[in-house]
Amino acid sequence: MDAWKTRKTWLNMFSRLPGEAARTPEETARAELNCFLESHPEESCTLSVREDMGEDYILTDTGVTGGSAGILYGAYRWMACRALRVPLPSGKQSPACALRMLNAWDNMDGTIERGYAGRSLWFEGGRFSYDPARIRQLGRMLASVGINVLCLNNVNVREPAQGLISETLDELASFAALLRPFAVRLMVAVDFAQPVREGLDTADPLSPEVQRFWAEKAKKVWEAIPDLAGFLVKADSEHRPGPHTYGRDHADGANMLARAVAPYGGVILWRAFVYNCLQDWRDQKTDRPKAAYALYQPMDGRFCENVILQVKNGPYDFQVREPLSPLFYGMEHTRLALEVQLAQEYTGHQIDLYYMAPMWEELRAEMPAGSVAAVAAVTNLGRDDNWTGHPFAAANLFAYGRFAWDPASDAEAVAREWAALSYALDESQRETLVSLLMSSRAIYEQYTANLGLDWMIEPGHHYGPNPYGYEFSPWGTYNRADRFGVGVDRTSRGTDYVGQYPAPWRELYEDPEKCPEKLLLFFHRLSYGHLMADGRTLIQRLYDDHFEGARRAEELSQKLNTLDLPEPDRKEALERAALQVKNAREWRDVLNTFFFRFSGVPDAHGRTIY
Ligand code: GCV
Repeated sequence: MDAWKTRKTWLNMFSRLPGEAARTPEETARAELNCFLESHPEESCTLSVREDMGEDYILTDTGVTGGSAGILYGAYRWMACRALRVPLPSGKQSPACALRMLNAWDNMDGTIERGYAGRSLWFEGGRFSYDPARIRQLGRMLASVGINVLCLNNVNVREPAQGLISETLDELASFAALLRPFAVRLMVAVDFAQPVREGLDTADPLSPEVQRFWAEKAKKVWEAIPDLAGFLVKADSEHRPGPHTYGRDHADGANMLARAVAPYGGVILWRAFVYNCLQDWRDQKTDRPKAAYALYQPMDGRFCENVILQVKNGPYDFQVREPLSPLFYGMEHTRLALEVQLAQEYTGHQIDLYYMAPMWEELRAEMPAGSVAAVAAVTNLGRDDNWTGHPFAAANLFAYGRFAWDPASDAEAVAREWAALSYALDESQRETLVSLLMSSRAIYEQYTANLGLDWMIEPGHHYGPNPYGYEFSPWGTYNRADRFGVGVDRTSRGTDYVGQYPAPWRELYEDPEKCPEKLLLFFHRLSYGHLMADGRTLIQRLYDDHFEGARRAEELSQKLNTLDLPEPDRKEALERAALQVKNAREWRDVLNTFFFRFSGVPDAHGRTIY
């Protein structure tokens, strides 16, 4: 038996893997429910499908009514609530947005860009290679939290992934069929230069032959996979080809593709992660966080209906602490997708504990109403037996589904639900686990990026401290620390990044006295003697946070040790906690030493700085 089959996931309330028989979400719902009722003979539940309800559902004590996909979402929710003996949600349940996507950065050679849970679940050796039972289990994991689209290949589309919409299209179609019973549709990341790969001498979006190429391509692709969700495109970013190569702009490029896929109901997810990655570090005028807004805001209103601009949550790149991207305030006439990263590229590689839902609560508080039409998350899944490397990283996937469905979700309640579904702990131990999850982001932030000072990481792999790592690099990610102070001045006196925000944010960020402390060094360049709100100097605060963050990481590991988790989860979690403690100490000592050497100011408490 494959080891993954015996691993705990939040699907523990079901007693077996779904069979191959189910062809539709309704059949899957019936199969899952029958299985559940066998082990819960005291319960009864009938399913009623109402096609007009689509993804919506209504639950009662003895029944689920829902649309063609809603019936499945409703069945999973009903079973979870009954298994946990918690009240059913009342009234009609509807998702906040229609596209709730997972973006895999899987390469066809089996590696995963920024993957920390093993190799790809579906690619190996340049082709599809998977265990169908495991893909069904993946489908039910996604459906159980309402995720309805999976983009299965890396946005950096490299050979032979271009073949997915060409010579290996039939294999893509077979893979799509495996997920269909779980109401999960596929999406493909495509290469803007695909026409050149297939013999044309240009990929210029205004060329009629290029337009014809994509129209014919879309026809073939949707003939093979009629419910394909669409194409995801990374263009003119980090050396990928795009419309700029041909002197065209991004509305030209995205709209050309949008027209090709429109007849089939397809969408174009066009990523807004575009900036100059060949910046001269001596250049203090160019400020990377300004790049996306500067490029896209003037195009607001020019994109076709079926284009969705996919915007990372912050203006940089999934850092521990960033303000909300200003594009969410400035694109009233463009549909936007919010992109977050479950893969812990900058947040501890699924070694350090980092539960993300508190961050999504913060995003919600800043997000203007109605600005998000879709959500996407870079997945944290891989072929590891436990799916996510750190067994608790599964909580991020679970919580993402919950927040995608209902952005008003409560991070702590979701953590509690995940913990209760995943582990049979007594209440006090469960609460310990919940508190570990809930404090994890703040702890990680404290030892790695306090006060909004991101990017002090090892270049390339992005784990562990290196304050000089990106300082003289072309990536536009500088801390500009010297003997006088630290940070980039992004106020109107500096790069005027704050100018991209409307009131009240602009005024808030402009003034160091009003700027949220967590973002202070994101927006301001300050001297080491700057007095913080609590009377401590900036330098003392930097020291204190690094000492405190490392201490709390140790405490976290000790508390984790008290949990009666099943094996091998306990062993895996403890091994990772030990590595986290080591990592946190390294951050403490490297950053404190770095700042001490510049400032010459000793720690007020006489602790060891090297
Ligand atoms: C897929 C960051 C990552 C890259 C990633 C890129 C993106 O820069 O380090 O690995 O590429 O974001 O989101 O496109």
